[in-house]
Amino acid sequence: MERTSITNAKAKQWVDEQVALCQPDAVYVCDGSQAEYDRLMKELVDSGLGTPLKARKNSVLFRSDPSDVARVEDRTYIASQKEEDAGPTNHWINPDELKKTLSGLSAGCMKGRTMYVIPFSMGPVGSDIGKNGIEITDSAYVVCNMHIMTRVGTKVLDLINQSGKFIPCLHSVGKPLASGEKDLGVWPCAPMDKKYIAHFPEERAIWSFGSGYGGNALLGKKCLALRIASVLARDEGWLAEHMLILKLTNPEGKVKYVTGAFPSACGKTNLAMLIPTIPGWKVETIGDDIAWMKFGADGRLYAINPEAGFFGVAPGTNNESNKNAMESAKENTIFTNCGLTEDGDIWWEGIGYPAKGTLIDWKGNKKPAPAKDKSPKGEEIAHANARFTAPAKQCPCIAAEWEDPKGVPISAFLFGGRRPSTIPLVHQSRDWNHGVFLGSIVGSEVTAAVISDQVGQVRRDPFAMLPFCGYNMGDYFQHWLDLGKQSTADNLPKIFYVNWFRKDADGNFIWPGYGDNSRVLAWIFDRCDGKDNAVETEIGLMPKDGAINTQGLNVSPAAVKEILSVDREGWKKEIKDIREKHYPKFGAKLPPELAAELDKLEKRLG
Ligand code: O2Y
Ligand code: MN
Repeated sequence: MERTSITNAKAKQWVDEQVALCQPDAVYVCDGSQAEYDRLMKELVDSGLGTPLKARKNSVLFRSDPSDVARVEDRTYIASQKEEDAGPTNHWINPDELKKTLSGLSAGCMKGRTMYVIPFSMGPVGSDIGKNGIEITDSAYVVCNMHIMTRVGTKVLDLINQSGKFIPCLHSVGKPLASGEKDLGVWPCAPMDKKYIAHFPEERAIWSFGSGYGGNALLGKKCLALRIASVLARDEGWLAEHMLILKLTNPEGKVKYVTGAFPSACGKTNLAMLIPTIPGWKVETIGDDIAWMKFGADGRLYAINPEAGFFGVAPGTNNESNKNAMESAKENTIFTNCGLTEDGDIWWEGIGYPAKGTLIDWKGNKKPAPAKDKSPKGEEIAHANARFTAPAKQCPCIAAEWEDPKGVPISAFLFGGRRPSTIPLVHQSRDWNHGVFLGSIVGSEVTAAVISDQVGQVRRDPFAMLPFCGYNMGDYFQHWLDLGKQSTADNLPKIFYVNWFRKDADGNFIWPGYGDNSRVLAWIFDRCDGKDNAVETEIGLMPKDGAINTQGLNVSPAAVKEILSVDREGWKKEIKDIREKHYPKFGAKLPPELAAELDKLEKRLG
């Protein structure tokens, strides 16, 4: 068995233990090369799992098992020693019990398969803000995705060999093969009740079993870069957040960097790659999903994107909603659960053009092309959570400094969610603690990015971290409050709450969103630049009359006024919901500062 390049005793011992447990037929240490990617992808195609796309260079389509199409929150665990440390928003199991269950499931789980050992870096290799991990997996599909989403290879392994520092991530699809058995083009995974996405925060370890899909299997992303990293960030005094990072340049050429936390399926990728509709402004992308931020010597927070690719939602992505994402996925891209056209290209609902002839849907069935670029519910060609895995460097609007190991200095944090009523288009917090309060009350209508029985309802998703915080959310709020004491108000990012999703009485969106969100970004930029463009209101600072550029905007002045005013009755209901249903969840862990912010808001509203 070839694993000569792992020389560090700790890393070697960990790998040896997993080999003994999982009993693979072969062990292969990944070098991250293009040749390796090409060889594994060819194997996946030859095995019938991947379909090369004739119409898209070096791109391949995969179809997963219908039981394995999204993150599985109900099977995601934070196994801290004490239940209280996982908190009220996580599923907890005693770590010894969970390890016993997983050890039982994992014994011989890689029989008939190759064990791939992937040394990977989250963040530019060697960055002080980044971290290294080793993912062990029995899925070549996962290896290829990790190649795109992280930095894989011998440079990272050299660092791990020198330092012995790595986050161990064990993954298996949970489908061993009997002697001579092959997958025969069938996506391997375990049944739902055998899937476990397990995190051991005290050990900083990840163990995922039974799913080969996205966030369940690409362990650098949600498992490491958010759940485990949030614990590291708490202990080491930094932030690991579910935030996009964008670079904003005003018409005078001045630059500011902004991060934004939005729950899953709120258009973070679209915002990160936005094409402004207002003249002279420019948006460039640093990252579309995760931000790691540490204080620099100047007291400012510097952010890196720990990822190297985009794992973007395909349906609804088109040249109108996100041309830059379409361009990013033009070649060298892995597509999962999209439709396949007769001429060998992908297709999905909302791609912006109707398909022709006969399609193959995400389940592998032949279907006539729908008349428009939509399908009746339940008959979709692409799964609602179909994805493209595309290299970030292919994004036409990627910022030149996106891989700067020092990170970029952040001027503003945005919070937002899909809120059809109450929350205005934009408001700014009065100060840091009020901003933490705003982050703590984020909520959004649930969509299909996650398997849940709550689709269509508003669920509170504090800081958009509900599924991703690796410890007690009450302690997480406290961490944010404490962080605000580590620097001055001038140096700390200003905090804004935005809502692109207000609806009118007929259920239509009032604000056009997409490129027109640049109008709001411009106001935020000017706030950070000290411009006198805001008025104080009961809920925070809001744009002065005329401070949002509405030239060329296709929204009536009355509607703009409506979404830029304080809905007192709506906020009173909001306060009642927070007081009675949201905050009580955190019990004694709710920081008194947040209860005080709620009281102050109520008092101001009268
Ligand atoms: O369904 C999955 O496994 C992916 S979920 C995802 C992917 C990319 C970015 N964000 C998310 C998310 O759920 O927040
Ligand atoms: Mn996300």
